[in-house]
Order: sequence, then C-alpha cells, then structure tokens
Amino acid sequence: TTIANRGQTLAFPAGFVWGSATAAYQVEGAAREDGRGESIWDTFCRRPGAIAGGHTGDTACDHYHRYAEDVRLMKALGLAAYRFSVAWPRVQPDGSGPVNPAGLDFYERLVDELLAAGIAPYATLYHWDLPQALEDRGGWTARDTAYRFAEYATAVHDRLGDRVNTWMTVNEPWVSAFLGYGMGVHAPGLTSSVDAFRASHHLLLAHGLGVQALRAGGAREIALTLNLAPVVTPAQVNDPGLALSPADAEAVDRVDCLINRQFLDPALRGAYPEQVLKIVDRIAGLDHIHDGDLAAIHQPIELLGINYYTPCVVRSGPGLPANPAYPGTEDIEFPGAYAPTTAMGWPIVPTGLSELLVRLSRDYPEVGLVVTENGAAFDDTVSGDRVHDADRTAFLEGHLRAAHSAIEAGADLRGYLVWSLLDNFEWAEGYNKRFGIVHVDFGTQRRLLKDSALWFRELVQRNGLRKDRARRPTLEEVA
Ligand code: GBH
Repeated sequence: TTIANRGQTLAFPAGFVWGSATAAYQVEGAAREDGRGESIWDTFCRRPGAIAGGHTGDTACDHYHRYAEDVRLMKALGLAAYRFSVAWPRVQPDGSGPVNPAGLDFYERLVDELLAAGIAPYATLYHWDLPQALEDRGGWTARDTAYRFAEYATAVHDRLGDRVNTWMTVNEPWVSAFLGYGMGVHAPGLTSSVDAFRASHHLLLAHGLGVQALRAGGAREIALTLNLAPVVTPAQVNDPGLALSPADAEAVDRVDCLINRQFLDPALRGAYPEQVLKIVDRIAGLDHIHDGDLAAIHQPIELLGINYYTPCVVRSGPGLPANPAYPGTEDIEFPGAYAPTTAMGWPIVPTGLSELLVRLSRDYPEVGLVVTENGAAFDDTVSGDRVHDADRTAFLEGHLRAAHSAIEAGADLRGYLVWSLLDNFEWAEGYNKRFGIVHVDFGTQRRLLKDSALWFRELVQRNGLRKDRARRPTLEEVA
C-alpha cells in the first residue's frame, strides 16, 4: 500500500472504508415487536443490580423505527459503511427451528435503505444477544449452540445474501465467554471459569461453522471480529521496545495468549497455543475440544475485525490470585492508572493501536484488517444544539494518526469504523456512558451531531487527517 502525504493532509489509501458501528441490543429497542423472542440480555437486565440505573434495552435508540433517519445521518456524514448486528431472537425467536419472517423484514428494510444511500452494510451475526431458549439449554457452554448458530447464519444469508457483501460472524468471543460466563458482569451472568473456557471454544466453533454456512451460500467477504489489545508492562506503555525481566516476559506472554492468541491462532492458524491448552486443561479439562474442531474453526476468511479500546497492562505479581476476568493469570498483576482515562476508566493509549495493527499484519499476513470498533465514552455536555466533545475528537484523531502510521509501517488496514454512531445502551453501564459521535436524547429520541461527528465528516471528505491538527492529544485535553 502506498499513501501519499499530500500537502496539508496525512492521506489514507484510496478506497479506505470509513464507517460507523452499532449492535442490535444497544440501539434497536422494539424488544417485543414483530415476534422477537427473548434474549439473554432481556433476562439479565431484569436481574436486580445487574445494570447501572436498572436500565434495559427495551427502547434504546428506537433504531428499529428510526433506522431511516439514522441512515440519513450516516449519509450526511459521508460514511461508506455501517456495521450493524442482526438480533438472533428476531430471526429465530426460540434460537432454532422456524424463522420469523417479520424479523428478517426489518434487516431487509435497513439494508435497502443503506444501499439506496450508497452505504455498504456490514452485517454482524452475533453481538451477544443469544436467544434465551438456547441459554435454557446451556447457552454457549453447550456444543449444540454452535450448530444452531450455523443454521441461523444460513437463514440470515438466505434472505440478505444478495445484498450484503460483508459478513461478520461473532463479535468479541472473549467478552461473551469471560465477562458473560466467567465474571458474570454480562449476560447470562454466570461465574464459572470452566463455563467460560467451554463457551470460548464453542464460540470459536460457531465462527468456523458459521463461515462454512455463509460460504455455502456464496458469501464473498467474511470476517471474525475480536477485541484485541497489545499486552505490555506499565513501563512499556511509553517505551514499547523496553526489554523485560523473564518474570515480566512470562506474564506478558501468558496474558497475550489468553486474550489475543486464544482466538487468533485457532481461527487463522488452526491451533491453540500450547500455553492456552495447558491452562484450559488445568481449569476446564479438554473434553469439550473434539477431534476436527480446530480444522472446522480454521476457515479461510478475508478480513479480521479489530475492536481496540485500550492496551492490557500487566506485570509479574508473585503470589497474586488470578484476575477473575482472566482465569489462568495467577501470579500476575493488572496495574491500572498508567495513563489518562475515558469515562469508562480505560486508559487512552493511541500508540497501542499502531502496535497492534503492525503486529497483526506481521503475524497473520494472509488476512486484511479493518478496525471494526474504536471510540470512547466521555461526559458530554449539550449546549443548545451543539455538543462540544473535544475530548472525543482528540481520542479519534490520536488513534487515526496511529492507524495511519501503522499503514505506513506495512499494516494491511482497509477501513475504520467508529464506535459508535449513536449514544446507546452501554451494557452493564446502561445509558450513562455515551460513545456516540451523534448525541441521543433518550427522552425525546432527538439526534444531534456532536462536534466529533462534524470533525469525522471532514476527515472522510479529505480521506485523511489535517497535518496542522494531527497530533497526539495533550493530557489536559483528555483529562
Ligand atoms: C465493545 O467491547 C463492544 O463490542 C461494544 O458493544 C461496546 O459498546 C463497546 O466495546 C464499548 O464498551 O481492562 O478495564 O482497561 C469492548 C470490550 C473493552 C473489553 C475494554 C476489555 C478492557 C478494560 N473491551 N476492556 S480495562
């Protein structure tokens, strides 16, 4: 890839795809309409104390009814792609068996609206809203769920495959498995490391079987979307090349295996790292990993979707128990507070994105890269019809500068989708955390372009960053 630095612009490659992303349960609302079944998130939201403020996705951004207005907004911003997710319980209310045509009708309307606006639909098949009926049969701890997923993928592709070119299987299997079944902070709210590792494997199997189902239907561009993060020590945050003690190096490698390579290696190389197998064997046993599973998981895919928010910072911590989100991390410390943070408390480290992209293209050169999520929550204040979110603009600018330098260093990055188009239901945080470049008033459902959206529009128009403003945000700006 060659990119020109034209005049005052740090230019991205021609054809670079700019877009935005959302997920069904976070934006759609209409939880009981047109035959939609219950998902594990409907159930989890009713659990007292599970969600900040007792919020639910019942109404969310009402995108189910306002999708045309939202597509107009995307068109006004000049976006080339919209990554949305399909709600499995709209398509198969019981997670298996007959499809609900009215549920598929919604996605057909949405896709047609996008195509009419010249926006490419990127359809994610699973962004965490498992049909409750399947959870009642074991959810992702049950092997059968992976086979049900492939059936569901076929049903969606049968209806939309003539119009959707880009398909994404499962979003962030690490989060589903380890926050949902291990930590219990996401649906279904279970707290078992054994369940978490089983779920993790079955989500990977679902990905592989899903790719096969989509391919059989003729799908052209298929991706797996992972939450990935460079794993570094606190000292390496500002000095990535720093040499490590053997104990720190072991801590970094172990956590990298658990959060990154547990997913990358099976999907892209057909094998779990030895280190992962040892930990899974010790905690959950290996009986759930059947002969042939790795071959089923290892399907050729065109794209790897990268959701990047913050690095994972660790160091050796002799005697410490495992972090409950990362079973297998005994004797490792997860220090916080090494950089200014967003409203989520996540440290802001734009260089983590360049590091990650360069490493992925080096280690997995066969797959193209797309940033399928990157963005930040900040405490926005509305003044009149403006939202002056300079902190979000600085966040995006810093990360896009990092993405640009990764491309210059050889990363095969093809697109960038901002998380998120709209303020939305931020899972366990409810509506209190706002990630949108478009503000949503959840009382009136009024949409308002934030300053970051106006900045993004200009970026898309010039397909690049302005050099005079392209710089890392200062601590004051992001504090
Ligand atoms: C994404 O998950 C989701 O796909 C999306 O639905 C969601 O709205 C969005 O992020 C924002 O949350 O170790 O404390 O520094 C991102 C999940 C976020 C999981 C960062 C690991 C590390 C936090 N990842 N997190 S910390």
